[in-house]
Formats: sequence, C-alpha cells, structure tokens
Amino acid sequence: MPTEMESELKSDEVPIAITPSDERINRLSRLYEDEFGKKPSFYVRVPGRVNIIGEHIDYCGFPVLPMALEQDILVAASLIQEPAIYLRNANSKYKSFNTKITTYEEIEITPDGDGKPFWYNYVLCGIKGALEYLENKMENGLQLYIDGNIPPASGLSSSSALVSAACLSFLYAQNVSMSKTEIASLCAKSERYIGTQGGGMDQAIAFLAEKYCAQYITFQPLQATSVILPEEAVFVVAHSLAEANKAATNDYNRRVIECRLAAQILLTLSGIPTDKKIITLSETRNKIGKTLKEMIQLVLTYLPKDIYRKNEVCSILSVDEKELENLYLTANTKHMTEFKLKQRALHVYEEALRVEEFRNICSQSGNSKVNGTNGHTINGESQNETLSTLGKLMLQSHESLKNLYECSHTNLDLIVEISQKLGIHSRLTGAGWGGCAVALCPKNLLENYIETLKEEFYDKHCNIDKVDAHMYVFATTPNHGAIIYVN
Ligand code: ADP
Ligand code: NG1
Repeated sequence: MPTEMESELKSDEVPIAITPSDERINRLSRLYEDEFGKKPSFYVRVPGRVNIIGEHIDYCGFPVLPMALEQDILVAASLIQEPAIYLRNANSKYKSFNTKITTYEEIEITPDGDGKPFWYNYVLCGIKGALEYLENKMENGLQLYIDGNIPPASGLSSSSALVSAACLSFLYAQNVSMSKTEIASLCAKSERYIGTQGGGMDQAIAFLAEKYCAQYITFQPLQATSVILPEEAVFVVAHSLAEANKAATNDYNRRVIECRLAAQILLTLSGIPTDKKIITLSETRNKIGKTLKEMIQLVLTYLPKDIYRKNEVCSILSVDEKELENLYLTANTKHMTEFKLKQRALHVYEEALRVEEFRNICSQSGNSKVNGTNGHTINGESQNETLSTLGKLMLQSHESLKNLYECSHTNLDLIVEISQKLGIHSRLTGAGWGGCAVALCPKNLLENYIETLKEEFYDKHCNIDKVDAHMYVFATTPNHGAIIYVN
C-alpha cells in the first residue's frame, strides 16, 4: 500500500520515511505485537508545540509564531478488513477502547462523568473529521497503539497531536494523500468536535513545522514562513504543575465568543453593514481598513466599558437574546450574561502587533547573519539587545494574558517572576489557566536558569525534589512536523 503513495508523494505532502530503529519505536512495536499478534504496518508521529508568541489570536485570524517540540504522539498502526477501530495506549491510565465505524454522523463525542472528554474522543475527532472529508467512503479499519510523551493539558498541544495523528493514520489507511496545509485545516476542523472553537495554530505547526526554525503562521490562506531564531537564544519550557483541560470548562470558548462579539460591535459602530455572520477581529480590521494601532484606539472609543451585559450587546447589534445565542455563542456559553469586550479586543490587537515586531526583529538579526555581519559573534552587545527586546515582547504578552485576557495561573505568574529576577523574560504558552511557561534564555545563562527554577519554583514552592524536577523544565530546539514511517 505505501509504495503507490510514496511514488506519488509531492513535496508539500506529509513525508514518508523508513521506520527508524530506536528504543521507543521498538518498545511500541513489541507492545503492538503482544496485543494484536502482528507487527504494525506503519507509524505516524505528530509533534507537540510551544508557541513563542501570539497567544489567543489564531481564532481571531492573526498570525502566530510557534515551533514544534521533540515530544510527540507516536502511533503504531495496521489495517483490518472490518469497519472498526481498536485503540490501545502505552500509558495504562488511558483505557483501551474499541468501536465500530459506519458513518461520521454516527461517531458520538461525549464527555466523561466529570465533563472532561475521554482520551479516545480526541482520536474519534480525527477519524470523524477524516470520514466526513471522505464522504463516509472507508475501505479499512485500524488497530492503533498510541504512545505519547507530550505533557497533557499543559498548553503544548497534546490534544491536537493526538487528533492529527488519528486523522493522518486514518487517511493513510484509506490510501488518501493531501497537502500539509489541507490536512492541517482538516485536523483543526476535526478537533472542534471536542467542543472548543480552536483557531488552527496547533494543527498548522504539527504539519508545517521545520527543524531548527520557528514558523510564522498566517491563516486564510493557511501558510507558514520559517523564522530563524537568534542563535544565542534558548527557549525553555517550564511546567506550572497546574493542568487545565480546555474542553472541561467553558473558559476557552468564553474568550472566543467575547472576541466574536467585540468584532461584530466594532464593525457595526463603524457604520459598516454586517450580514450577521461570525467575523473575526482580523476581518473586522480589514473591512474597516485601519492599522493595528488605529484599531486599538477604536476599541477604546467604541468599547469603553469594562463589562457589557447581554441586553446591551443585543441592542447594539439589533438582535434579540435568542438570535444572539444562535448566531454567535456556543453550546457552553449560551448562558453567559456578561462579557468583557474591551479587554479581550485590546489584548488581541496588541498581541498581533507584538508578533509582527518579534518576527521583524528575528528576520533582521537572521539577515545580518546571512550577510556576514553576524551580531552574535561580531557584536555581542547588539545580540544582547536583540534578546532583551524579544524577551520584553514576551513579558508584555504575559502581562496582557494575565490582566486583559485573565487566563494565567498563580504558578505561571510565579515562574515569570522568578525568571525576571534573573533578567530572563517569559510568558505563559498555549491556552493558559495552568500549563507551561516559555522563557527566552540567553545560552550562557541556561544552566543557572534551570537550576534556579528547580530550587525556587519546583523545590521551594511545589515540594518537588531538584532531581525529579528535570521532567518539568527543559530546553527546546525546533523540530520537524508530522511524518509517516513505513517498513
Ligand atoms: P493540551 O493543551 O495538551 O492540548 P487539552 O486539554 O486540549 O491539552 O487536551 C489534553 C487531553 O488530551 C488529555 O486530557 C487526554 O485526554 C488527551 N491526551 C493527551 N496526551 C495523550 C496521550 N498520550 N494518550 C492519550 N490521550 C492523551
Ligand atoms: P493549547 O492549549 O495548546 O491546546 C489552544 C488552542 C489554540 C490557541 C491557543 C491559545 C486548540 C486545539 N488549541 O492551545 O488554537 O488558540 O490555545 O493561543 O483549541
């Protein structure tokens, strides 16, 4: 089966390579064989990601700047001749699950008793999305064994890696190939079956990532441009030890719909006719035709209040409450009666500006490297200045997420504070309310920085022995995107 696909493979499709023989693959292969009585016929590997800057703006249509991690979801798979999925997980906390598959309409994604999705629902999201794309034409079922090492519910995209790995495995099993951007968009759509209205950053970087560089990702159309990060910078991820499952609360969707309402109001009050369709803050800016800085002023003019009540929003948009709920709110936000529109819109436009600034600084320092006027070695002073400017943008991002977007956590704030005392700037990464912080650390301070976090945060604050803390704080290097391994 893979031979045909391999011969037709285009450069913009997910790469297919010979399965490497490493300890992790070999272990997964043994587990697979013990369970299913045969060796897997292919593997799919999808990385997690850390977002360097551009938080909570992908669903508003603005560019983001993530990179893929070494940590991933690895799936061992083989085809079966019945319309069914058999799911196993190398981590015993994730229980086995089997199900018949007929049509995508019949795949139900329901939460467990705590209102949290069962782990296998993320797999079902990927399969549901793929089946919908295939208009229910399915040739093979699958036996899947999953091994993931991305810290879950921590803002490093474990859920998207799982959804994407399932979707990619299923499409490959049906002999379907797609471009990386097509499959990334399909996976973003598929993950929304879990109930959260994500923007697509995670699935985009999962497929479009390249080794050694971050990606500047734009939406509509989806596109990724490599960003070379300054040579002297190391991005360190530190877990706050607070997990936050996005789909278990309505925190995430609340922010999404507050942005939708802010966008609709800005357009309406600017006198531009709306067709009542959902519009993003980015589309609103395009329609109004203003710069990001001008949009910030417009937010202060048209959305001056700290709190907007439902009836006020209805009256500005000339809709009744039922219409407002049906047009703009999600199942888990319909009951909301108050909205913070100014704060959310300010964060979005200001964060979008920070992403542009961050990218420009990186490309300027990258260009000077190419031209042989490399600031890293020739002028240490200018390199320090670059890192400090980039770090400050990350710190401003954190402050904004904490104060305007209200999605930080006291542990994250403490990590940021401890880092700052060493002159290192950091920010929460991913959705927040817990999860991880990412710090921009100059290479020469790396060892000292990680030791300080182990002592001041993990040991003193969380009672975690310095020796065990290495699991929670690590330096990253940008990794490549999804890949399929065959024999
Ligand atoms: P994240 O920010 O990591 O994407 P989410 O809250 O969106 O966090 O999703 C986390 C959920 O994804 C977990 O609660 C679990 O259900 C699922 N998940 C993550 N990693 C794995 C894994 N290795 N195996 C099974 N399920 C996983
Ligand atoms: P995490 O928390 O890493 O899964 C979520 C969204 C992203 C983006 C960020 C905030 C999903 C699948 N992911 O990421 O699209 O909005 O929050 O920037 O919903």
